[in-house]
Amino acid sequence: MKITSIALGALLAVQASCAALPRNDDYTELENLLRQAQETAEAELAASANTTQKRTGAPKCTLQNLSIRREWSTLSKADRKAYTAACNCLASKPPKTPASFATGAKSRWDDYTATHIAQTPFIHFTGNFLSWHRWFIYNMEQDLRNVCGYEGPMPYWDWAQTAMTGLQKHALFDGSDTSMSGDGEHVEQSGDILLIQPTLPVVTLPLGNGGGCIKSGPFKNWKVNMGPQQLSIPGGAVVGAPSGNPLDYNPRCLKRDLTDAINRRYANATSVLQTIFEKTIVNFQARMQGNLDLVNGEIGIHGGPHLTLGGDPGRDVGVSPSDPMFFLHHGGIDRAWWIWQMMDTKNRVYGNNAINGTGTFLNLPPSPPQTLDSTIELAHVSDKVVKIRDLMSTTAGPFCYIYV
Ligand SMILES: *[C@@H]1O[C@H](CO)[C@@H](O)[C@H](O)[C@H]1NC(C)=O
Ligand SMILES: *[C@@H]1O[C@H](CO)[C@@H](O)[C@H](O)[C@H]1NC(C)=O
Ligand SMILES: *[C@@H]1O[C@H](CO)[C@@H](O)[C@H](O)[C@H]1NC(C)=O
Ligand SMILES: *[C@@H]1O[C@H](CO)[C@@H](O)[C@H](O)[C@H]1NC(C)=O
Ligand SMILES: [Cu+2]
Repeated sequence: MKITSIALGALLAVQASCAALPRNDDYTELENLLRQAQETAEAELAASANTTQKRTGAPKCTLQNLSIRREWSTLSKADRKAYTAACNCLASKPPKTPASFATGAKSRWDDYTATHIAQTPFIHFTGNFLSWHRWFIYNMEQDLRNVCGYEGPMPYWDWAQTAMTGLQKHALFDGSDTSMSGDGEHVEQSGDILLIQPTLPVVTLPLGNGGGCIKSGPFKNWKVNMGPQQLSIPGGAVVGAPSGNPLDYNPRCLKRDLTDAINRRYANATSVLQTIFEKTIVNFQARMQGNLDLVNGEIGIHGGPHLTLGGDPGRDVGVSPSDPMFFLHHGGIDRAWWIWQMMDTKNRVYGNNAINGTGTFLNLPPSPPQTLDSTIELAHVSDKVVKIRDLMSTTAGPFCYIYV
């Protein structure tokens, strides 16, 4: 039967991808949760196929055309090269953002960065954090496919793997032409990184061994065109744009400071499990963003990998989509949310445990609660206005994908 063969294929893919990894029990448990999520998603799709077909004819998303998002190292080398080539292609296409919105938006890629910079206070520590980023990375997928011809699977970053292997030993960051480029050039730097956010405790983070421009790989010539907005630099300071406007043109190289200590401390298999085992959406998204245990100065599996990239824009929330790794990291976030949703689909997709929060950063300044009927717009990324309701399931509305 078709369904069984797809499920089995997905299962085998998971096993193959991790065969060579050093395992620990929490990683194995994560793999089990992932497998259960796949089974749940596929079973629900099969069941809804029947009811949808009866009601309205052909369903939009079916088991036959479900797309599968994959961990980077399980893509073929040809697909990895095609993916990074598509990123470079999109960065060479003209922007849709007018100069009146952002003088620094010089490419289609920059449309994403400009939108994220402009909306940063309204999409982090908010009720739309998860759904907004799901829609954002989906639009990037569509552009990579439709504008730049990418045909392979959408890749994601499994932080629990890099926490075990070390960043630069993993296919993602080994600096080869099949990686997402590796570390930045080593530059002399000293002092800590201080992550300073309104009302949250300051978090002190260590430096890596890079810090300079990307040395090798597909993004060696990548340009970061906007920002900084709120860039944490070694020694503790936080800096903004030279002109005062983070949307202004300020071209520079892509810098990284890959930091294993941050990856291991904040985004290991145990961190992912603890997050996924949170029972309420309130605690799930708070643990993910690091504001659950306020006194402990956690940064969660969302902040952890962002800061693991280090450099510029890795240490700058608003400008972070200007490092192509942003979209693989947020693939990982979306996957964690999807696994969490699949553990209780009745309540966590559209139900009473699906959404919590307002439309402003930690509700500062206070704003109304976000609901399934709240809308999301992506400035010059997309002219569609979508409801959060349409973004809650990965196999309904505009979406038709799962993760393996
Ligand atoms: C869908 O309908 C077919 C044919 O009526 C039936 O054999 C199958 O068990 C149904 N599947 C689900 C998941 O309900
Ligand atoms: C999947 O297939 C259905 C029915 O064949 C079609 O209507 C739908 O557009 C397809 N969806 C995607 C995302 O390809
Ligand atoms: C792994 O993650 C957990 C939860 O985030 C953390 O408490 C622990 O210290 C981390 N392990 C290491 C070796 O840093
Ligand atoms: C979020 O959940 C908390 C705890 O259940 C509740 O007190 C609060 O009113 C909710 N806020 C929003 C904006 O949904
Ligand atoms: Cu973001």
